[in-house]
Parts: sequence; C-alpha cells; structure tokens
Amino acid sequence: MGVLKRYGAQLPISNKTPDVNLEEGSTPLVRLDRIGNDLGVELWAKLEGCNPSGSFKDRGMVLAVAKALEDGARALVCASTGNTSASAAAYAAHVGVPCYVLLPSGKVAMGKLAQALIYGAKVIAVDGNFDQALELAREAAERLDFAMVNSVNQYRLISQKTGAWEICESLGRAPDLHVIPVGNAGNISAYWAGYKDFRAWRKISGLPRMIGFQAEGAAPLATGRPFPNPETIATAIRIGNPVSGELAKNAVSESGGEFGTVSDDEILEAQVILAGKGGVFAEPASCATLAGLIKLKRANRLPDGAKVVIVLTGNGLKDPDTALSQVGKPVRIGSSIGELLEALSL
Ligand code: AN7
Repeated sequence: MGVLKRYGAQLPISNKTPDVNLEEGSTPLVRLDRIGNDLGVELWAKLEGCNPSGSFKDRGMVLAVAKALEDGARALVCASTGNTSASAAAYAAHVGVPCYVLLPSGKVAMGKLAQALIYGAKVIAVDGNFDQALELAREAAERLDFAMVNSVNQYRLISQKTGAWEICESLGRAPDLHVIPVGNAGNISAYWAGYKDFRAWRKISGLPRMIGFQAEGAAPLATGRPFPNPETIATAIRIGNPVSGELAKNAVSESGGEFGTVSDDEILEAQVILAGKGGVFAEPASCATLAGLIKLKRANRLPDGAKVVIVLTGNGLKDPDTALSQVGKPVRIGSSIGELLEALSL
C-alpha cells in the first residue's frame, strides 16, 4: 500500500487529488544486533533505500506530485544532489508529466544520474554546486509556472512525516534516539514533526532526541558557520546552505538532541561495517548515521541500552564507485576444481 493510501486520512488530500502510487513507504525497520551489541544499544535501521526509486525522497515526492497534478502543473522542476532528481523523474514518468532536473555537474553518484536519465527527465548539469542549482531552479519554476518539487515544497515534508509514523507503529513507541543524516535539513525536520503528531494523537507518550550528522566538509548546522564550497564523498549531503536549517535547529533544540560531524573516512568505515556486520548496503550519506554513533560511543556519550533508530536514507547501489574503492577485488581462478578448492580453503 502506497503512502497516500496508507496515510490518506492524515495527509492533506481530497477526492480531487489524483491517486499517485508507486508503492512507496512501508519500508523495513530492521534490528541490527551484531552492530548494536558492539555499541551497547538496541539498534534499528529504517531501510529507506527500499523505496521504489531507492531513497526516502519517494515518501514526500508522491504527495508533491499528486498536488502538482491537482493544481494543473505543466511540468516538474528540481535541483538535486541526486536522489530528489531520481525520485521526481520516476513519479513524473509514472504520471506522464515533463520533468526537468538541475544537478551539480560531475558531483552526482552514477546510479542516480542513470535513474534520472532512464526515467526520461531532462537533465541539466549546472556548473556550480547544489545551492547554486537550487536558486536557479527556484527562479525558473517561478518564471515558467512549473511545480518546484524540492523540499521547499511544503507537501514534501508533510508526507515525509510518514517515516516517523511507521517507526512508531513498528516499535509501539518512539525510540530514545533518532539518528539521521542532514543535508538540506528537511528530513530531520519532517521526522520531528511526525513524532510530535504521533504523540498528539496519543499513540505514544515520549519523544526521541533528534541527532543529525553532517559531513565535516559540509557542516553548516553542526558548526554554525556557512560552507560556500561544501565538499564530501557523501555527495547526497554536499550542501552548504540548508533550506530547512531553522526547522532543523528547532527540532534538535526542542528534542534535547544535537548536530554532529563525521569525516569522510568515518563515513566509509561505517559503510563497510553496515554491510559486513548488518547485511545492509546504504549509500555514503546514510552511513553518516552509524559513523556518528560510533563517534558518540568512543566519546562515552551513547547511553547504554538505548533504543536507537538510524535512518538509512538511500540505497548503496546508487553509488557503486565509492563502495568499490573500499573493498578488495574478487579472487580469480580458472575453471578447474583444484583451483576452486584452493580458493575456498580458509
Ligand atoms: C541519501 O537529492 O538533497 O537533510 O537533492 O539523498 O532532508 O536534505 C538529498 C539529500 C540524506 C539529506 N541522505 O536529507 C537531493 C538531496 C540521502 C540524501 C539526505 C539526502 P535532507
């Protein structure tokens, strides 16, 4: 069941809203005991990479696109570090509207670029970073009366709250810590609003502390200073001027949480641990969550036995180049059993 069907009663849709559905949402919440035991916590991972276009963006995109259709939009436009463009392009193809995506040239993971192109979006590579592409997209949307489907579109964040609702339904309560990567800072803001909804509906009592991790080279919220030239291997969160920064600061301070930073090396180390000890392959930006938890553990700042949810926002298959740079090569053999047995000997 897609998000609009599962949560229609809680979302701003009417009988005039087209029924858009790629069966997004309802993603697995998986307990990672091997990693959790090492950290001394009860660790859960929300596998947002299992969404139809491989990232959490689909949750919000489905409502943004349904509303754009309802309002008679001629086309969709967005700027993106990759996943928003893949998601927008998928939904545009599914409903049959043109889609224009602006990407920072040369800084988008291969899988995401392939997605935007194969779904049939018009892809425009901007000689500049994401923040500059976003400004351009905003102005074009205004001048041409296209629907802007970045998270400045209110429907994106409203519908992304469903991630928090699902977690609360699965656990029967809110986690103690909610740990999430932060780029444009929309998702952390949406999750916080979603947890508060669930409490207001009296379906849970407590609220989590919201912990947002940024890459060291793109950490405006964690450091409080601007990043005009953001740089990180986690290209999804290579963002220097987060659109939802104020909402996110509010989520962190209201919840008693914090922002932290992780280095590219820590992100890559966490990616290997998540895959090798969790069986979960997440893209680098998503791995900032586990990298951050490991950092908190080393600083003795991770409460023993806490129920912790990490949001793995995107699928590892989107960025195979980065993963391959971290691992060894396959063992090559000829076609004889002798060579095989030798290769199999431990
Ligand atoms: C995998 O696609 O901004 O803090 O243009 O792709 O809500 O921005 C992606 C962001 C985390 C950060 N993890 O979420 C885009 C884009 C992944 C992402 C984030 C992104 P926000």
